[in-house]
Amino acid sequence: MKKILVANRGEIAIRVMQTAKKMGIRTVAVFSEVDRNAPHVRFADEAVCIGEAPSNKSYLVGDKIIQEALRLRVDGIHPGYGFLSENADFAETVEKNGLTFIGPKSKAIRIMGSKLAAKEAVKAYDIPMVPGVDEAITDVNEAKTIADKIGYPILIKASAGGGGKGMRIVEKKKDFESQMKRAISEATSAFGDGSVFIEKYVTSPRHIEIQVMADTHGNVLHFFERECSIQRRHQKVVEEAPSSILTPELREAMGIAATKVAKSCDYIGAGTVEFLMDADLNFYFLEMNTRLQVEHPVTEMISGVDLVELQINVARGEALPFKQEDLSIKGHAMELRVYAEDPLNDFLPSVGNLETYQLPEGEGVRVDNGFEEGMDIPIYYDPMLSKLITYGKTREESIELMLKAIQNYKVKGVQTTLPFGAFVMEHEAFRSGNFDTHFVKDYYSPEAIHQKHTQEAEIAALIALRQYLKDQKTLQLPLN
Ligand code: MV4
Repeated sequence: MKKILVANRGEIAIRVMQTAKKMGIRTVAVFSEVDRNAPHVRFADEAVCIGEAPSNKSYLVGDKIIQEALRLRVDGIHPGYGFLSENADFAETVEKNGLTFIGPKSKAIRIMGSKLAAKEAVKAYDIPMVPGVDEAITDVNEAKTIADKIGYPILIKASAGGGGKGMRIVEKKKDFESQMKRAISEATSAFGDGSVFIEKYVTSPRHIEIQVMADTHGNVLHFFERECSIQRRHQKVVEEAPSSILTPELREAMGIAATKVAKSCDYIGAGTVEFLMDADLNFYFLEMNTRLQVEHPVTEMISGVDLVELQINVARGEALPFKQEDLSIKGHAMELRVYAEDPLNDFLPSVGNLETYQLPEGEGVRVDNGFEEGMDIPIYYDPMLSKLITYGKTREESIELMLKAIQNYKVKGVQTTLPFGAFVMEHEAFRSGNFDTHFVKDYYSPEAIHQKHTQEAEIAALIALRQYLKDQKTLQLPLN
């Protein structure tokens, strides 16, 4: 593989190209009209415009991207995350054109893209699953009978859903029928597939996921877990590795379960197996994401591997260069997603010009960034500016490093989630490790940040006053 095209933008396009460059591979960036001067375009060896600003006219137009890849004689296409990364038809068309898709085969993407197909695939592998059904249910009365057996609360999920889309909680039997009808009609209009199924609703779970990597020689490894429970409306905000609640035994059991999930669909490349964990530390397979994930850096920090390098090597047919026993966790990594959103105003996108934009740096600080000072933030795409990652010997150290890095991250012109990150890092529930997926909903309100600002202003005023009084005394001395 001598030349790869990165079918993405922003920080992940740069992240992928960094590793390609390190490996001596030439890089091609694609860009929309509004991204002409974006950092990812300048970072690449070559760049090509693929259309107008809206994603469906550029970054989502697979055929156009493949056409440019062929014209520029690239060997492989890396999809990053989002956009075309989990589009099975795209992966298939890339391969049909004699190019390498740096990711799994379309078959694995298709299976894991359907929650029910995924359940079917893992059936023979003895993976712990939430009590529920593994087939689409259409008959309301039959569904109600099953729900009674499982016990309330029940969660109705759309097979084609994911990331929380198409889910409905049913607390009581009397609401079941109406909720099921709603779920079906929502799934039909959102995904063109009205298949739904039901599960026991795990009320206060943690979201823990396992990074896996499989090669074409039958080797599947796991790279431990990421704790992703700090999320807001299914959008992750803080991720860390390792999780503060896993024991070595649980970690191994989850790692083995995750590699089995990968085997169940003949997985190749980097993937993530999501689990729910209840308060009694029981874990349940939820779904598999068939891409490199946003939060992959925390895994890289604690395991010392470059996941993109492994992806590329696996895509060109190489065997994974180590065994499971060779892998171990060293230190603790924390990641904050820095979004151009206003945490004081319901996290509304805060687009505008980055009048000031200075990144923190130093030992134990990594910033995977896609922006620079003076740039306008386009309204067309996800408003994530960067990922701020810290790495220390212990969890406490990574938290302290994060708080310092947040202070040293200077942004003017737009509001960001940096103050929200500081709120999380300072919160007692987060620091003690005693939290679940409801953390943000349970503890966060804009007042928490307002209060902190007010307190800081008060302290600043007191310091100023003390200095003033001291100065007055000194000035008066010669007179007395
Ligand atoms: C669940 C659940 C509780 N019980 N399934 C949300 C996204 C999708 N991946 C599955 N999700 C959930 N499935 C059962 N049976 C709770 C969630 C859930 C969740 C999961 C992970 C991270 C954040 C979440 C936030 C709300 C709900």
